[in-house]
Parts: sequence; structure tokens; C-alpha cells
Amino acid sequence: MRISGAKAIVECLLEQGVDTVFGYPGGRILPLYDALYDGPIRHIRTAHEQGAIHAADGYARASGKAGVCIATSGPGATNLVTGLANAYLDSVPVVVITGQVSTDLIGADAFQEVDTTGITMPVTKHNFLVNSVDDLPRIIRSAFQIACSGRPGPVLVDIPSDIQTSMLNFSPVEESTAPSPQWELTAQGVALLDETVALIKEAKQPVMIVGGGVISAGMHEQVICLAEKMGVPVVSTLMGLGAFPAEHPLFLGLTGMHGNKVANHVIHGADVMIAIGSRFSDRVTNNKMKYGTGKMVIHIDVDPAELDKNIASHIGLSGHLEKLLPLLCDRIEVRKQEEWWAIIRQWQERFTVKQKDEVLTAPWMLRKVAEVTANKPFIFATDVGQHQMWAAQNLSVSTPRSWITSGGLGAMGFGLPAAIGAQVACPDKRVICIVGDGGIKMTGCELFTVASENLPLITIIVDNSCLGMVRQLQQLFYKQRYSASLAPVPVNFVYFAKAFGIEGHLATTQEEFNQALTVALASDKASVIVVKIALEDLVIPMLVPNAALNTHMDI
Ligand SMILES: Cc1ncc(C[n+]2csc(CCOP(=O)(O)OP(=O)(O)O)c2C)c(N)n1
Repeated sequence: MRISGAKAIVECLLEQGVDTVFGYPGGRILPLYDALYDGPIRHIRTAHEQGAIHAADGYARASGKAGVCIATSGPGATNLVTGLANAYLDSVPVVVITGQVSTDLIGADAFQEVDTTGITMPVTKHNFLVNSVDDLPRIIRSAFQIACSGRPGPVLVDIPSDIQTSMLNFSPVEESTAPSPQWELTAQGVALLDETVALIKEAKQPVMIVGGGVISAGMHEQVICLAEKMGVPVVSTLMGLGAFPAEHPLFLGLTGMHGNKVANHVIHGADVMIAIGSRFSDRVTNNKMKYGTGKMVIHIDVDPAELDKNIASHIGLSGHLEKLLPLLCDRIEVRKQEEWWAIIRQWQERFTVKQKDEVLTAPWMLRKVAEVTANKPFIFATDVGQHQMWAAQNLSVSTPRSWITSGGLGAMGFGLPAAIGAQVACPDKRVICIVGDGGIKMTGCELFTVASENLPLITIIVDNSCLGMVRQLQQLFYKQRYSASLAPVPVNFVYFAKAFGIEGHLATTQEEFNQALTVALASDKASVIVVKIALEDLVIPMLVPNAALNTHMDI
């Protein structure tokens, strides 16, 4: 059939099963917007392009499908860069379509011309500039294939406006007759698997660390099976939360910079570590030189480039987790590791602090949210800062794809738009967004999108009247010189919510929070709950910078 490039883009999106896109229009992408006008794809217009890409990212994390984002050339494209970097560092499949000036103007410093593929190259898994309308279907199809295969990531397709308006002969994709790529265990792989089984058999103090790769690969059940057979304590990275049920007796919680002391001590004291789908980021390892000391590291990851990148492994297994984990699980022996658990129990007794529950604090509030939402279909999305770490420590995330946070980039402003994407992806679940008073000033304008789409999102603003995480670092390491971290004027976030027609509640006590949460949960409309907490509250525990994992700050 003979159709325009713009119409072909819509056809290709439909082929990929896309029913929702997030975007913001402008001159050079108007042909595509015109084609979208005829339906059937739902277009969600955000308040800002950064909101659109974070929403597409949140959609992908919650659904497991690629998120799609559309923006215009120039400022539209540059506003996407943070979102691309965010999806890139957290390996999230997002396909981005940007408009570009027409092919005859490229290189002329035309109005709203920027070198989008040049700017985004380091923060995309791949990007394309389309030069001929006949290439368009192939490129859009490849973009999805690249974004979703192997280690997922963002792919950008930059499409000049004249290519969107040119005509082409479009052939719908044939049912794929090509065999899907097969993964074979090589002879070397078999030998490594044998070594792994032998190492696990000899381990006296093993630990398993699960990362976000377990969730991307949908391998949580195999990981549970492996851990239960090994009798091994399991810890999670920030990105891995939800990969292992928080209430499982083998689970010790978050590890890393603000991880719990037991989890960190277990890593430090382990003789064999099996890391699955984790890239050993510096937030996880702290001092890399001290991290692997005294232990044998087995690193399993889909991306061979991750093996030995940050932490040297004794055995590195790269390949599809869905192939590797069942092979491993079948071959290892059932262990109980009773002596090791006796040591762990001593750490648990030593380090478990009874929380003081008299006043409204963020940890108390988050434990309350965890209690009320336990075993129910909820998704939690966070922004970046102290509230993010308190959420990671206290929410008890138990299912994959129900914890959405900016791990690698740590991008303030991510939380609310990502929560929007998750809520759109999962209308049968309820999304709770936790954000600081700093982050909500960055992308709080996306309450516009919440209101426009009538989403039942609950946004909890943890208001400590400061950039809490920055203030914490200044208190601990900069002699309490609070340079640029305190808020000189208070902001009434209840009024802010009301400006978008969203109900806002103020909570200054535990009782007020309980009431606000009850009302918000009972309503099928969006709500904002502003939780006032003390400025001085710190995120604890915290590792001593650059120290080993058993060395926590005395705070
Ligand atoms: C876009 C961006 N700018 C700056 C930072 C550095 N930063 C990390 S946490 C933080 C403070 C966040 O303050 P707030 O949103 O109020 O959350 P809180 O830490 O108080 O919970 C800042 C400025 C960042 N992570 N992202």
C-alpha cells in the first residue's frame, strides 16, 4: 500500500503492539502527529518532554514492554537527553522518535535544528537518522528489536520532516519465518557451569546478590528456586528490589551505600558470592578494591561487557539468564548452610534497631504504606534523594516490576512522570509515587498529565523543606555548611495540587497521615499527600565512603 512516512510509522508501531505513546508536539514532528490524529494509538501529552520520556521509561519498567516517546526537533530532542541517559544506565527498553529539520536543511543551522543523533549517541543503545523514506519501516522495526533484545536500552530514531511526508510502498511485516536466535552453551560454557556447581558445593558462607537484570529477564522464580536449593542469604541492589520477595526468610534486604548492616556484613563475610543481573555499581560495592577480598565471585549477566568491568570475577557466565539459571538450578545440591545462618542471626540480633515510632518520620510513614498495601496490587515509584533510600529500606517490595526508581543516573524529576507511565501501563494496579519537595519542584508540572488523563495516582511528597540528601552530605562531610540546600521559602504543595484540580492533604502527625492515606486509597481519583518531616532526619545506615562493606558511619 502507498502511504506517507508518517502513516508508515504508525503502522510499524501497531505491528509492534504499541497502543500508547507519550509525547509533546512541535513543527518538525507535526506530520506524525497528524497521522496519530486518526487513531487508534493513545497519545499522552505530558507537560514537558522530560516528562514524556520518563513516563515511557516508567511504562516499560512496569509492563516489560518497550515504552514509546515522541518529540519534536531541537529543544524537544534536547529535553529528552536526561531521560535517555536514565533509561540507558538502568537498561530500560524505550523507543524514541524525534522530528528533524527537512533533509535539505540539515547542517544549515536551521530553526530548531540540533544534531540529535550526535548529542544522544553516548546515552542510547543505538540511534538512527533516517535518510530515505524507504528505510523507515526497517529502521522502526530494528529500533524495537534492538531496544528489547539482550540487555535492553533506549533507541532513538530521528526523522526529518520531509521523510515523514514522502510516500512509500509499505508492506506489512510478514509473520517472521526467520528462526529466533538460538543460544547454545559452548564447551567453555559447560566447563564454567561445572566449575560454578563445584564452587557452590564447597561454599561455607555463600551470598547471592540480585540486580535489575533478574527483573528485565523475568527470572525471579528461577532465582528463588536457586536460592532455596542453595540455602543462601539473598541481598538486593537498589535496581533488584522486587526480584526476590521481601518477606522471604532467605532475604536480607538492600545492600550498598544505604543498605542494611546485616546485608552488607553478609557480603563482606562471604566466601562465595553469586551475583545475578547486577553490574556492581559503585553504590553497591563502595570500595571496589575491598569488595571482592577473601571471596570467590561468580558473576552471571546477559551482557559479557559487564563481566570483570567493575569487580573481577572468578567465574563469569554471560548469556541468557533464562537458559543459564535452570541449568544451574538443576545441577546444584540442596544445602541448609546452618552454621552460616547462625552467624547471620548474631548479626541480625546485633544490628536490628527498634524504630522509634512516636512522631511522623519518613521511615514510619513508608512502613505504614507497606503495611496497608501488603499483598495488594501496588506499584511504587520514587524520585531521588533521602526519600528514595527510605523507600528502598522500608517499603518491602515483593514482586518484580513494582519498584520503579532511577538507579544509575539518580535523576531528580524522574519519580512523578515515571509513576504516570506505570499507572498508564497497569490500570489494574494502583501507583504510589514518593517524591521529595526538591524533586516535585522539578517535574511537579506533570500533575497536569495526571489530571488530564484522570489517573488515580497517589503522590506522597516528603517535605523536609530542604534538598535532604545534599543537606545530609553537607552535615556529615562539609562541616554543616548548608550551601544552597535549604529552601528559603516554604511551598504550599496542597495548593499546588489544587491548581491542577487534584485533592491535596497535609499530614503533620501520624494520625493525619493515616487519615490522608485512607481517604486517598478510598478515592478513585488522584491525590497528593504532603508529609511534613524534620529537616534533620538522616538516612541511616550509611557506609563510610570508600571503606569495606562492614564499615558503617557512626550516625
Ligand atoms: C537532576 C538532579 N540534580 C541534582 C541532583 C543531586 N541531588 C541528589 S539528591 C538531591 C536532593 C533531593 O532533594 P529532595 O527532592 O527534596 O529529596 P530529599 O533528599 O529531601 O528526600 C540532589 C539535589 C540529582 N540527583 N539530580
